[in-house]
Parts: sequence; C-alpha cells; structure tokens
Amino acid sequence: MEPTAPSLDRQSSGRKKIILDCDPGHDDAVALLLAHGNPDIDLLAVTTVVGNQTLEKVTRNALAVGTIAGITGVPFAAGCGRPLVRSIETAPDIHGDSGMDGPELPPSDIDLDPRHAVDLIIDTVMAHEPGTVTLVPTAGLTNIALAARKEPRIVERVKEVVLMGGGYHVGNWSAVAEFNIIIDPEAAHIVFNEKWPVVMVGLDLTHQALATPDVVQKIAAIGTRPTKFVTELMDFFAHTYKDAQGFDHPPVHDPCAVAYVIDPSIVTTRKVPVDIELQGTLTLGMTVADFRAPAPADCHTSVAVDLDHEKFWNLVTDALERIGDPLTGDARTQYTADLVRDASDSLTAGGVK
Ligand code: PIR
Ligand code: CA
Repeated sequence: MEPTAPSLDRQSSGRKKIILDCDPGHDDAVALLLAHGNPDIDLLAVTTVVGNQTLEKVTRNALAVGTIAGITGVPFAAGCGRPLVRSIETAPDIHGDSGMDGPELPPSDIDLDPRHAVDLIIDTVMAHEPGTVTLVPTAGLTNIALAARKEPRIVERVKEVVLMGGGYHVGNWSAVAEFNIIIDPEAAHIVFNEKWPVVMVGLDLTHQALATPDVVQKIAAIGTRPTKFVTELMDFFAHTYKDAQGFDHPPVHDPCAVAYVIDPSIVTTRKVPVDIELQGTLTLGMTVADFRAPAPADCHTSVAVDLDHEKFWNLVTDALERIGDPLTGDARTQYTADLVRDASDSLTAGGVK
C-alpha cells in the first residue's frame, strides 16, 4: 500500500471533543492551530473573552486565525467583555496593541455566531452525550464561570476542564499570581470550586514549553502561510518576553492545555486540592495548591508538573503539516528559504539568543 500523507481527513468517532475559550493572543493562536490540525481533536466551538486585549480585538484575532487555518463549520462566538467584578486589565506589553502583534492579519471570511459565548458553551455541552465534552479555557475564566452559573447542569455533564492558568510555585502578573487567574479571580474561584474535574496547566508546566530557535526553524521549514504566520508571532513574542519578563525564549502557554487533551502522557500531573485566593493583599489570584499527602478522597483538581518538550513540539509541527496551505493551496515551499533565514536571523541577532 502507498504510504498515506498526513491529512485533515477525520473520523468523528473516538476524537476528543473540545470547546476552546480563548483571548488570542500569540499562544492562543498556536493552541487554535493545534486543536484544528490534530486529527484526534474534534473542535466543537471557539469562544472569546476579554483578556490579552479587549473583547473586540481578541475576537477579531480569533477569526483571523480561523481564516488562516482554513477552519470551516466551527462556530465562533464572542463572550464577556469585562471580568465579573474587577475592571479590565489587558497585556499590551506582551501581546501588543492588537493583542496579536507581529504578522499582518487577513480580513476574515468567518461569520461570528450570533449567540453569546456563554450560550454557545451551554448549548454545545448540552447537545452532546454526558462526559464527552472537554472545556479548554486559555484565558480569564469569565465565560466558563458564567456558563456554570447560568446552566448548572453543565458541571456534571462536562468531561473535564483543562485550563491554562495559575501556577503553584510561580506567578507572571504578580509574585504569586498568573494573568488568566488574576484578571478575573472571582470567576476562577467559581471554576475551581465546582465539582467537575479541573486540570490546571499552569506556569510551572508552560514555562517548559519554550519556543527555542530549533523549534521555530522547524516550524518555518514547513513553509506554508500558517507557519509563516506562527513564525512571525513567535518573533514578536520572543522580543516582548525578553523585554518584559527577561526570558531568552518565549513560553508558549496555551497549546500545552490542548496537548494534554490530545495525549495526557505528554504532561505529568499531581492530584492536589487547589483554591483561589480572593482576599490577600499580596496574594490576590494565587492558585493555592495543597501538596500534603494523601490528597482528600473528593479531590477533583490536579496540576500539571512536567512536560515532554519533544513530544509537545512534535504535536504542534505535525498539526501545522496537516493544515498545509488552506488559503492558497500553493506549493508548500514558497516561503521556506526566506523564513528559515529570517527565523534564525531574528532569533540570533534580535537580542534573543
Ligand atoms: C501571557 C499571557 C498574559 C500575560 C503574559 N505575561 C504572558 C496570556 C497567554 O495567552 C496565556 O493564556 C496566559 N495569559 C499566560 O499567563
Ligand atoms: Ca491566552
């Protein structure tokens, strides 16, 4: 038999159904590309929430990524434009004024679903068999918390919530708090205290998912429009992460949560109680994880500890290979030479080792 090329032909049975709730966001964009390009994921819906930038901007960005990736037949809906209690806090120092600075964004041909994201999440979960839909939030938890309050039956029905957020030993927006949690700590409190299984893919894990020059060059070498886009995103992200946070290579947080859903063996986890600090003057938004053994019998939260870096990046590059060049259908080599050169120039000469 002929060897079969990677492709996006999918069978619906056995694929993992997810809803991606995001705020693109450089790393959210990679999460969306991974979810779309991986053959084991059935992407049911994409929802947006204020976070890295305003709701308007992150929604536009999500639609642009959907267009570049050639996503069709998946509803995209905009959700909450502000946190439950606090005022809006965005991250322009990391993600730029657009929320996804770097590449030029194409106008999108995708129509936004008319429903509010909270309703799309509820409708989607209720329309599928119990225990089959995984929620993958990669932003503040406002939409997810409101969905749990508006339709409490989703809490039992959702398979699990695999979220990027928090960190049991490290913060990035304060000494002890991570951005996605601290921008809406009350929403995070709701999500972590509902009895659904929660897997916290936090900074302890995602700081292991560094876009090193070899990784970026491997992606660039695929030579498609989506990989050109990712390379440009990573270039911008590398510079802001260097300037704002002193990282030599940027951590690509959000696809780690998708990777865990695809293949849990890529991420080791520990089952520990986690709660959200809402009172502390220095510790607001801290994800307080209790590592004392044994974990209580009713513990429904776990935290991600260790990442298999190679397997993780292989999943990302494999997804990008399968996506190919959906807009143009052109030969995959058109960007390759330039991009490999650009990627190595900017990663070595641009102040980022
Ligand atoms: C990344 C983010 C926000 C701030 C910084 N410094 C870096 C975004 C990412 O999109 C990710 O979901 C999460 N929030 C990491 O904190
Ligand atoms: Ca994000």
